[in-house]
Formats: sequence, C-alpha cells, structure tokens
Amino acid sequence: MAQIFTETFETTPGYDNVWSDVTSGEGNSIDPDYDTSNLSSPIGWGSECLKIDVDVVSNNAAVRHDLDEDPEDDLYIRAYFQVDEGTLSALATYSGYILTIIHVLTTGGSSRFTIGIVYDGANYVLRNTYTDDGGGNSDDSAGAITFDTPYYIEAMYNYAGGGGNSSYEWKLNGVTQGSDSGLTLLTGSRRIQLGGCNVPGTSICIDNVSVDDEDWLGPVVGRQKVDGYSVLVNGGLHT
Ligand SMILES: [Ca+2]
Ligand SMILES: [Ca+2]
Repeated sequence: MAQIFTETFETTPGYDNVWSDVTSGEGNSIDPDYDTSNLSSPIGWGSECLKIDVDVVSNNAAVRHDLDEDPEDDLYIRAYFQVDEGTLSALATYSGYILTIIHVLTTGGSSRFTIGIVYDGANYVLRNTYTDDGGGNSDDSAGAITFDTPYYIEAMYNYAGGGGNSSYEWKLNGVTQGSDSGLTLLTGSRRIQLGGCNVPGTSICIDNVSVDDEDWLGPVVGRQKVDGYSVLVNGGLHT
C-alpha cells in the first residue's frame, strides 16, 4: 500500500464516508463545508474545509476516522491548518492550554501523539506530545505561529515491535521539529482525530489531510484528475 486516504472536505467523495463527529453537548460546532473564500488559502484548499469552533470546553469538538484494517505499523500523516486572530487571543488568555490539531490514538484509545497550538508566554507555537509505552514526551516547534496563515504539519509514527525499536518524527512546513527513536510500543496507530476541545473562544480550520503507510506526503503542489475526480498532488514520493 501507499496512500491510505486523503480528505479535502470538498463535496466529493463525502465527509461522512471518512469521518464521524466526536461531540457531546452543545456550544461547539463542526462544519465540514466551511467556505475557504473566508480564509487565506494555500494551493489546493479548494472551496471547502473543516472548521471546528469551541466555546464550551466541557463538551468535545473533534472529528474521528478509524483506519479500516489492523493498526498501522507505519503511519505518516499530513494536515494543513490555519487560525484567526481571535483564536490566538483566546490562547493567550489560557496560556499553556493546547488547541489540538491532530491526535492519533491506538485501537484501544491510548494516545500515540498529539500536535496543537499553545501560547508559551511569549509566542504561539506548536506543541507535540508523544508516547512510548514507558511514558510521555513533548517538545515545541522552533518557530512562532501567526494568524490567517496556512501551515502544514506532518508526523511519522513507526511501530517496530516491542523491543525498543520504534520511532517518531514531526515536521512543520517540511522542516523537522523533533524526533525520537528507541521507543517501546505495544501496538501501532489506528484512530485519527482532528481538532480537540481545550480552549473556549477558539476555532481552527483544517484541510488536505493525507495518510500514508510508506513515506512522507510533503506539501500539496497541485491537483490532477483521476477517474473523473479532482485529487491532490502531494510533493512527497506518493502522488
Ligand atoms: Ca465539505
Ligand atoms: Ca478543501
């Protein structure tokens, strides 16, 4: 195999075929048809993206996809995101709280890694938290995030058995921000969630999510027609 799925949030092939909403209670919203003309859009955002608004932190607001097969030993994921000025202001108010963008879990719901935006007291940065079965680890991106600007995140989580041979790496706009090896894991990745509910008054727009089991996806570099559908061309090995 190679590319497992791509989600562009356009009308075809259909959000409901890929994602289920993870919500509880009222006060938050999930819009898989958000009009990208409201945004500063990079190449390939098309006319619609996912927008998740959070006002009530006690209620979930995320979307979830379970991979069809057994847990993936090698998972590569790429997602674009952008936030508005009000969201960054809210993050500053709740300094240290994370606005989740990507969260990958095991079949049993244990966290593999989470990447989100946090205000560290000086800058808005990405915070990455990942686990091996001996405990948790985290690091922050080197660069500051600003509003109304599209970025893309990539992460690789490799399960190589339980002997301490597993590894992890994550990137922002194609530049490695952190990596680790020698991880002891009990299983691979299975569940993918976008968004998360930690900070009231925030919203995040996400688009062009691709998952692969062989190699980095890289950036979106264009579109092409396949079987009558317009699909993304990714800059990595698998296009
Ligand atoms: Ca849509
Ligand atoms: Ca789109």
